[in-house]
Amino acid sequence: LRRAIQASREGGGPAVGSWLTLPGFTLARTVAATGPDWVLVDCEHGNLDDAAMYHSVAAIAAAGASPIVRVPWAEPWLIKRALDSGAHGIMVPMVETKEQAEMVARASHYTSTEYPNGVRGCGGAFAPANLGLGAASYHRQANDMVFVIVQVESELGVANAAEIAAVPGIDGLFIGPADLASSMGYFPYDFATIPAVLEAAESVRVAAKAAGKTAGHFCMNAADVLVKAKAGWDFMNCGADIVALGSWMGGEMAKIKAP
Ligand code: 3PY
Repeated sequence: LRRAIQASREGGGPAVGSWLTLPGFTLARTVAATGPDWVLVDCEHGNLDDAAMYHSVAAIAAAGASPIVRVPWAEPWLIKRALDSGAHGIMVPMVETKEQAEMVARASHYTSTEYPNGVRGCGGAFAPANLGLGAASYHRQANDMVFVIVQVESELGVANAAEIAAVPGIDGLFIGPADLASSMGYFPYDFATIPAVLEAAESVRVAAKAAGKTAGHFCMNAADVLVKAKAGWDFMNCGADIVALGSWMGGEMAKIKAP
């Protein structure tokens, strides 16, 4: 993902991801082979347990995309499991304060000169194996490699976005627009048409950029991704597996049942 964002900034297309809410090695392999730069394994709202996360991460990496795991909550042990599975990065929902962001950064990094406060536990064997590295070699590279994304998706998170973005070891801020709209008192699925929500998201993008970090946004389709890319966002997903299944299958079924 880090490389895709760099390439995008150098004039390549958007650093675009897919989003998996369902388990299965074959599904993950199939989705990752459609050409995304990164694929999110959604352990927050998806139907993926710990074993399924490991399988999906391995399948995505094998297909040449960056596996990113969204953990259910900002908890160090969940971040450890996600990174130990071989994920190239993590996404942590509902980060609202600098202190939470600092905890996420500590949990995502091994202790080192650059990250003296890192508390990521050593010894996981799957991450090195997935990347074709020896354990020591993985350990040396991991802090520079893992991409740490926190979601800003509440009014408090927006208010603290500049402080969150400034935390060392946080690489990206990602807008969850439905949760953000909801926290601002709106119906979550109206987010795309509410000026106050769009302004709040834009202020987070500006805060991330000002701190030299990246800014990402949840998107439902290609048109949405292209608009966001033009507006200066660094990385977006394009829909999700369950959305694609529901819309295509539902659409075809409707042609038969209600032509
Ligand atoms: C949101 O829209 O709130 C998200 O986090 C995307 O799943």
